Amino acid sequence: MAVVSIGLKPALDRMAKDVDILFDTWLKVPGDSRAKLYEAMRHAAIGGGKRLRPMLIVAACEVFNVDRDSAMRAGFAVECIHVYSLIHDDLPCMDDDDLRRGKPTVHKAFDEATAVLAGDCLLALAFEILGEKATHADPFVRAELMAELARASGPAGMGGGQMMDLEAEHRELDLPAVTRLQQLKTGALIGFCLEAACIMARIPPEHRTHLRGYARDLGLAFQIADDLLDVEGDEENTGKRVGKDAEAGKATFVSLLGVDRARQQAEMLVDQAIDHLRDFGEEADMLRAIARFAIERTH
Ligand code: GRG
Repeated sequence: MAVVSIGLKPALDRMAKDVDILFDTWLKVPGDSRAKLYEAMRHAAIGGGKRLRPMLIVAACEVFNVDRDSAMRAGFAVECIHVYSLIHDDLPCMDDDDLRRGKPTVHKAFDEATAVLAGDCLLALAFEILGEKATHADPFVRAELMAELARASGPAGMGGGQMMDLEAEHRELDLPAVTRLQQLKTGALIGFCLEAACIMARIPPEHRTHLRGYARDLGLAFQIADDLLDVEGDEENTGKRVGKDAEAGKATFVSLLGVDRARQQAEMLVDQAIDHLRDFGEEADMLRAIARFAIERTH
């Protein structure tokens, strides 16, 4: 069934089930001393998360009629990278968080060494999945997917953004600097989702401008919404309207713009993201719905 014929909510519910099944299949716990590693990976990966990144790949693949199995494998690979980044982001040497997706973080439920390994193994798993023939018949397409995911998650992408974020504790960032940081930390993986669909559909790079613009605006809107949710959560829990990052002395979109202007900016970016899709018909409706969801979500 085409994804455009069903709404975003049921599509996300179906995606959550499909991604859980894939993690369950790939992470069967062995009967040897690696069991704890697999249990830790399952703890982080199964039963939680919005699964927005795989949804983005599937929705973008719908635009170009790429088959759902290929789209799902690329989506599963990007979710592996995302979960790995969350495990490492929660470690005591990074954000030092106790809870993630409503459960104890991996280093709390297991231990730090296991959490580092669980993240590393999810990172490796992403490339194993992309490299397999079932992802795409053309080895050049598979190689391009792997190179693009490596770029998006490495020092020129998410990893580099995380370094900028760590350094932000020691310096005052202005709006362009926060924008750059977030374009790498959160935006690069979102960018990969649209790029992956273009790669699998063999869309030439010069024809990817609109989807790249959509990804850029969506990534920023998504991050501003995250900052707004952080402030609202803080207000609910502590009565303070600050947010965790701002409390740690880090500049955020909300600390720099204020709540109202940040919300306006996010709404403007979503309109702009949707406008990038003007040349597409209803086959891009799910991408439009995802853009709206990015700022309407409650978690
Ligand atoms: C070791 C090279 C290297 C990198 C480590 C730790 C790290 C890289 C990166 C951290 C990246 C990170 C945690 C970004 C935050 C992105 C973000 C907004 C996460 C929340 O995403 P959602 O809302 O979460 O999609 P769910 O739980 O719904 O999946």
